[in-house]
Amino acid sequence: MKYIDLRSDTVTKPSRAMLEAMMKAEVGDDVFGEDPTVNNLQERIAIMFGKEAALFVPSGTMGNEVSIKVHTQPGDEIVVEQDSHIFVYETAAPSLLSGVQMKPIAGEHGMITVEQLKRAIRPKAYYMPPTKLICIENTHGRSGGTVFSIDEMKRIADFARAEKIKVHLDGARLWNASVASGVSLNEYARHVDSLSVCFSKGLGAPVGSIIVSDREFIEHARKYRKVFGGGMRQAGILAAAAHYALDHNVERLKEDHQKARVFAEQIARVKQFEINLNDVQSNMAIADIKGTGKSQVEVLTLLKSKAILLTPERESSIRAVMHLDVSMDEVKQAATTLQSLFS
Ligand code: TLP
Repeated sequence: MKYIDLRSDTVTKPSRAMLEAMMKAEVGDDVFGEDPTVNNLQERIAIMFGKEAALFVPSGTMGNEVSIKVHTQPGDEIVVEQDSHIFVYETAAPSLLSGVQMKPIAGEHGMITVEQLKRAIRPKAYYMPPTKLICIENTHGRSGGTVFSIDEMKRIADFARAEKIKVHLDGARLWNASVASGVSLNEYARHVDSLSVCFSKGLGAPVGSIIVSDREFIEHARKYRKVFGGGMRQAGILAAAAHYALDHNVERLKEDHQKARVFAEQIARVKQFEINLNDVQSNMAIADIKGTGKSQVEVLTLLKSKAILLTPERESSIRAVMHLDVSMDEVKQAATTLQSLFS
């Protein structure tokens, strides 16, 4: 059975052209810093984001966790959004690997504000954990790919700088945010101390993310990437996929955003679904299915029997993610099937 797989943009497979680029990659031992394709990628990304340096890592999770490690000491506290990937999906890695305590705060559509941060940071007292890092996420996955406002990012940056607190951006899908908002990658990067972006999501590369920051931070990050088991050898074949993705797959993200809009508008007509169309800002759509009287598993199983794959989200919602391996026709077909099952 050929599935229409909307579980995530992580399911994309490298195209033939991408594989050819990977085959042609010049490689070397990256633990020795000798892989030319990795080195080029790191330089290219540093320039793109207007920062001093970058470090290629195997995954978005490692990008976040290495960054948290570099920014903190055991016993510190970090502020995270309560539905962020770092807090929900990284298996408590900040506590496990960095020995820090996470303070979750509830954002609106994934966005936290300076007013909330003012309440969240600890007064300076020896018996309280010092707040050392604020983590934000853009786009915000569990809110359905919402785009973090650049104005609020600026305010957070000013506040954090004044408080001597660092800011890390989980920008796994920052490409989508930039394409959706028209705000440049450079501009986003300007307001954070470190960020991590992924090649293995909407950009369609099989593996790889990258940390971007200043030179000193990246040198520390290189050490912890090794500590966490992420030192790779002839990683140039993966960096070549990332280069290919940057050359061919960034601009086209707007097509995925159109697919999400079309899908969302179509399923918004199903009375039993509740979907906030204002939150459909990039390549995802999340619908609350309480009104169907069915559980997430029941709805997802029913959809699977019709060759459509979605994932559960929060307590009673389902999520569809658009990507380069699914056509607009398939997306419309999936939405029509959903409509026919529940209308
Ligand atoms: N997100 C995946 C799942 O883990 C939920 C998905 O399908 O959306 N930051 C953000 C915002 C992410 O959405 C993800 C992956 C990561 C980090 C982690 O990236 P990987 O999977 O490369 O470790």
